[in-house]
Amino acid sequence: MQIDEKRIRAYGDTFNDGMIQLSFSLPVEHGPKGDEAARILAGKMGLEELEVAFSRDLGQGFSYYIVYGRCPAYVDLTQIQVSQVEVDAMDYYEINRFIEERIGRPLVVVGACTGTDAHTVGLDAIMNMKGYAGEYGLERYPQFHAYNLGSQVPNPDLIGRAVEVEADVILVSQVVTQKNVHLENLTNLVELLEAEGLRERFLLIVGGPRISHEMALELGFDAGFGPGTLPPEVATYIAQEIYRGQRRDSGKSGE
Ligand code: B12
Repeated sequence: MQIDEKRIRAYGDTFNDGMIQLSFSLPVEHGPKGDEAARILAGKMGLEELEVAFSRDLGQGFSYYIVYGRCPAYVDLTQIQVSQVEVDAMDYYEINRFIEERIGRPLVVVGACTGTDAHTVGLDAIMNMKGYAGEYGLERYPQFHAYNLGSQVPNPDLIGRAVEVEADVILVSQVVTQKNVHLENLTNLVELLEAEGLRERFLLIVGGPRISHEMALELGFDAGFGPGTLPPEVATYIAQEIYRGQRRDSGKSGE
């Protein structure tokens, strides 16, 4: 099958047919009038030949809809550029050896879910001894001293702890993005670090399902990791960045 990268369309029944499924809720009583409101709304979004495939009462004057229809839009894949942290991930043993031989001391990492965020699963996936998706978390690495501070940690407390344990790296997990609360909280962390003259002291990394590397850089972080991140990717990035920083500071070049 020939795929035209300049005109990528969604497909449902047959290739390139543009069929998509869309779900949303409305503050409307469930019934024929609600279905019609959903149909009109989806039409205004540009969907053609559409039908309300499913609808349901959510109670108290609210209702839920799934609409199926043809979306005429397409994207040009050749024009898309995505910024990602470039890491050629080493494995657990290679990372430990790299740190031991090239940096010569264990690296100290402090992580937390900050602000109001209580979603600890993502941070645990990266830090926890038991690991995630078959990969050990940072706590398991002999060459990392990892402190996981848990959920809803205020930014000043995170900074205080990082200073106290002389951390090399601060890891922040941010999952909830409602009303852009994550942006305010992440910006606040960077501002606090800058105000205290501490920003350059730490490698500052943020992760979460709605975090991109590009967004992280814009907010003043060193790196951002999104969905599906594995612990060795983060560990490799940390080891290589700190090694690079050491070489820069000691004025070495090459290799
Ligand atoms: C489990 C869960 C909860 C649990 C959390 C329990 C816990 N201890 O973590 C509970 C029930 C407490 C909860 C509460 C809420 N939740 Co919730 N929750 C989820 C759920 C179902 C799964 C999240 C998860 O664990 N994913 C698995 C992990 C492994 O994936 P991950 O977080 O993406 O992590 C990976 C990467 O992002 C990255 N990563 C993550 N962090 C970090 C950090 C670093 C440093 C690095 C390098 C990488 C990294 O690496 C990880 C591994 O690959 C999601 C829906 C979903 N299916 O995703 C909703 C979801 C995240 N929750 C949501 C909401 C709205 C809430 C509440 C506000 C609901 C409410 N009204 O009360 C509250 C907020 C509580 C709070 N104060 O934070 C929304 C967020 C929507 C948005 N736009 O932000 C979601 C998407 C559900 C939805 N569709 O609406 N939730």
